[in-house]
Amino acid sequence: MKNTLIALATAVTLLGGTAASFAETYTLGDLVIDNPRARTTPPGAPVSGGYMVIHNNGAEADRLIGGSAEFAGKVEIHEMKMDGDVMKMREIEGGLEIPPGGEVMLMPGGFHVMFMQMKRQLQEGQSEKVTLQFQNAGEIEMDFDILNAAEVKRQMEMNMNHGQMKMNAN
Ligand SMILES: [Cu+2]
Repeated sequence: MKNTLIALATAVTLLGGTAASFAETYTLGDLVIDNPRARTTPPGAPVSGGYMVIHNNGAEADRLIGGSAEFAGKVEIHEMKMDGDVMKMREIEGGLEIPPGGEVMLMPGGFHVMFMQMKRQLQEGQSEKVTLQFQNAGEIEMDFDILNAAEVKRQMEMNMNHGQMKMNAN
């Protein structure tokens, strides 16, 4: 038992050691939002993406309908979709549905928060305040960790594996 605990503590330390970010969770009504993060931008880049996992523990669907951030002139909720042979992104009409008892993952290549008309660079290792707006649950301000693209991808994949482990355990 003792060995198991030590091994676990080591694993957690290793996971936490790679980035300033460590699993942050926010609660808003029936919604639980895990690990909000946004991508670093090169100087002068007009856009960035925001990612997270949103769980809905309620009995009714909610919708992520928009947001705001000091560093962006405009914040939209986007999806990636095939348009013929080309992958394109566009605003989700009516917002992104979070089904009751379900979860939605916002990740590179899928649903994302689109930061537009960027007023400045997002720098690795920093954190930025972003407000998101839900149709039923209302508004919440969160700290988004700023990570480079590879790190965002790595962490999202880790989240997915974690989700799978939880499912198998049930
Ligand atoms: Cu987009």
